Amino acid sequence: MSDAGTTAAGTGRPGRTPAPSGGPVLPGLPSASRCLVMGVVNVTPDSFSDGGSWFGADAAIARGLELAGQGADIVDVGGESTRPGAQRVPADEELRRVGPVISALDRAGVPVSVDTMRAEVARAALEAGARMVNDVSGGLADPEMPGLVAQAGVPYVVMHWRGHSDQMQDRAVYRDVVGEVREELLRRVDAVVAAGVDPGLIIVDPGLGFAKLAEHNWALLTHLAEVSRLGGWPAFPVTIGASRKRFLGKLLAAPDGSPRPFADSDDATVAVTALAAVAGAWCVRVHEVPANADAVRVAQAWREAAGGH
Ligand code: PMM
Repeated sequence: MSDAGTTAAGTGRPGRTPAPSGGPVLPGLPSASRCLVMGVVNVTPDSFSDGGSWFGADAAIARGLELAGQGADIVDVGGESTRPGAQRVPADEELRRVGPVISALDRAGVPVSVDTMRAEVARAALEAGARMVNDVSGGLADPEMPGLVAQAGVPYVVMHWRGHSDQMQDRAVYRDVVGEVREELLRRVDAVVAAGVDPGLIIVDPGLGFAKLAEHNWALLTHLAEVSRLGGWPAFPVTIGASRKRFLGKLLAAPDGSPRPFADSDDATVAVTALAAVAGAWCVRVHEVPANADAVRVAQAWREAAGGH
């Protein structure tokens, strides 16, 4: 994949102009020549990696401020768990969870993205100050979402997705995971552009763990350049969310086969961050910021020394 800089410079598309550093400028978001770090605040009682820790507006706001203070470039606020098997929460409850957190973080000057599949929630979140929509369904879960994002003119994370949490692991069947994810992402990109989304505001995400087994995640991580290049479009910036996911717990399993607990896979997350950032990822979505913020800087020095950008 081209890095943040060459992606932007190569597109010449409205909405994404080259930054002096060479990184893409997406309106409302920080730009840097290095990979960005997105810190996660799940305002949920049941997210698979940190469920319950930040449930409640005060705890969530404090956590978001802490992540920003630790070097998160963006704080991603979500009110609905997407862990395998999770049931959906009603939209009004989702909004009740994220609204006050987004307003408070925005007032404090923190760039916020909203992690939602619902246009209704995204609309209210943008009114509350969110600057980007992170839609794990890539516009599939709510047909109103692409139009809403188009109208708002904000950056839009389009993730690869094959269905809601209660069914997604049954759909983790691929002959050629990289080829199929690229094909399905291209269909989503074409669809959201047809709905009016500026292609210069699209960020793609292979959706690690969403209808994917460990071997699928590793294949995608090692082919990020292909994931960024879809059809005839200029390379899109790529976000990845490997943090605390099951495939890391499985990799680090104890001799008796029991997976490493989520919170104990943060060091492995940092290793993935460094490798993905060297490979040109635009952003990594992580639960613990400090070591990942260091890792993206190491990766940038590595790229520069190797003659990249
Ligand atoms: N993963 C989760 C939630 N939101 N958003 C993007 N763009 N990419 C991801 O991989 C992603 C996401 C699930 O993880 P969590 O429940 O631990 O936050």
